[in-house]
Amino acid sequence: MENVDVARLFQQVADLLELRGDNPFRIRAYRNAARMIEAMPKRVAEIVAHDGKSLAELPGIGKDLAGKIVGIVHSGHLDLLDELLTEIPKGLIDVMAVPGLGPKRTRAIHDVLDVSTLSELERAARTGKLHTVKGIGEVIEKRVLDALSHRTPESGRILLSEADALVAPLLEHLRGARGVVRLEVAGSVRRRRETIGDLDLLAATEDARELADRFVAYPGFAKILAHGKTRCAGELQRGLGVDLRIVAPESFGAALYYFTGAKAHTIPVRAIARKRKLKINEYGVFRGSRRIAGATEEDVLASVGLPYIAPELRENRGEIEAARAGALPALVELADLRGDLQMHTTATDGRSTLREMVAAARALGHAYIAITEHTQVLKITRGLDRKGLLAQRRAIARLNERHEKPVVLWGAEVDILEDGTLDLDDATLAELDVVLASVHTHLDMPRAAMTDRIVRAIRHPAVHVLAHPTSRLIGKRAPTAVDLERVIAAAAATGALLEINGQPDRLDLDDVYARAARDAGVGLVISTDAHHVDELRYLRYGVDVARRAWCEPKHVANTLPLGAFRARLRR
Ligand code: DGT
Ligand code: CA
Ligand code: CA
Ligand code: ZN
Repeated sequence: MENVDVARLFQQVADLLELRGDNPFRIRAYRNAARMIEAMPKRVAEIVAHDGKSLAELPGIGKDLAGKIVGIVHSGHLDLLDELLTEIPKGLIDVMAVPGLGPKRTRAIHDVLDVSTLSELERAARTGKLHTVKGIGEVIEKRVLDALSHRTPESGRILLSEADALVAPLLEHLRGARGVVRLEVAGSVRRRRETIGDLDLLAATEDARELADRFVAYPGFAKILAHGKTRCAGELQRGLGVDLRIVAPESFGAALYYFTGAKAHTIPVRAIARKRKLKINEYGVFRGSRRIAGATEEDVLASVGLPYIAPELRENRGEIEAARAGALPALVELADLRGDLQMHTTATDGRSTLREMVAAARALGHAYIAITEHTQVLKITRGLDRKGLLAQRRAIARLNERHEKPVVLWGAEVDILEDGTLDLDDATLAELDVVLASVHTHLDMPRAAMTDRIVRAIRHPAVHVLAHPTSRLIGKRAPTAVDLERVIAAAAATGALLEINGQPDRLDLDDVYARAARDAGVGLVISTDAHHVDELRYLRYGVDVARRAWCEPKHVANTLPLGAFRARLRR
């Protein structure tokens, strides 16, 4: 731990405190301390090693900051920072990181334009609203637009939801070309992987030239890399590659199958074909030079004696064997879900009211929803205590008196404290309709301690669901060290349910562990964790994970009608 590292942690804390509008004196204390430590000739690590107490005598460092410095030197990080990072909406933190913004401007943009995600920021900048905010101006608006258009995650992969958002207008554009017979997205998007490396489009058309010309004319491309009658390629402004293959209609199924992949799946299937003296490639299935199949994927698979295999299963995780044995799962679909089990409202850190959430859930056809606010320990979310929860219970009861769908369940997302106890008294816990438990603080605990903490929580008789079991944020925060095998065993023993959180950057459990839970007989629920009515559609991303985890409706508790669901909660 060098002084600059300690200083950087303090600066980050100051930024986040400023973002949430904390006490200016407290913010200044962190900034001053950061500056002082950075400029200090002596290493704070050394002072801590020799005589930690003398830290508090340094100018601008009181007892409190001295204690934090000792903690940083010993553990390498700062709990307060971790807590702020979990508590403050991640969208806002992303916005704050955009060059030219920073905490003060981000707060102003949030307060004036209600911007709290990068896409909302982008919209505000594109529509020229951003520069109307006091302290922004046109120069900064332009810088923000430039910065956003070059955004590429470090990994070079983007979230599935971002890929969906980018591909939809492109498909719309391509459908405008004359003669298009089929147009599909293949590759990892079609398999619904959680992150996407590039987009693979496939078309069959009567006029390849027209389609190719239309492709390269798409205004979203920053670069065109190929422009031919069978293959075109371009790069979207965020640096995301797009491949378009154009094939004849009689090859469309074979090409779709080939370019959907995964390679690990198609290679063994082609080996099966070879044993039958057949050859499968992207143009069709051939016996010698004679094409025997290729127009549809069903024909291609049938030619090697296999039934249709859903794209989400094509990862070589046992699906070929299951297909041969006639034992493929009948995968859960979005339409099978009858309810959404996690959402937040303006009573805490949500951005839509209870009424708005209920109306939006009604429009989606949900039979039931659970309102699950955070509890008091999460201060920045304005988490509720017993009193706040009881007030919400009354508001929910008034809505339910109208006997309209959806039935609203009174829930809470209770924080699992460091020792595995819950951030709410047992009496309130026992009264709630739905109790989710989840970890938001002290995310860096070692494996055994973190696992004990979570297992203790799900053994609590009032806990129905373990929400976002690893607390990961894809591309931003690693999963906690929790041993999910042990958690799954504990859930199997107690009847607790595990959540598949549908927030596109959570997807937690992921496909691999959701499958392990399913195989262990543990019930799953799919929830959106929506903080705004627009996020209720994230159920789809949870369903994608469940399908990749081989789940059928019977594996997902919120496919049950309300009565059966409530009985399932009571174990
Ligand atoms: P990504 O883009 O990294 O998210 O993942 P994919 O699966 O979309 O991979 P990508 O874009 O490299 O290729 C799209 C599909 O094309 C892939 O899933 C299978 C097929 N493919 C690509 N290269 C090969 C290859 O060398 N052999 C075979 N059999 N298939 C390939
Ligand atoms: Ca791809
Ligand atoms: Ca590709
Ligand atoms: Zn949460």
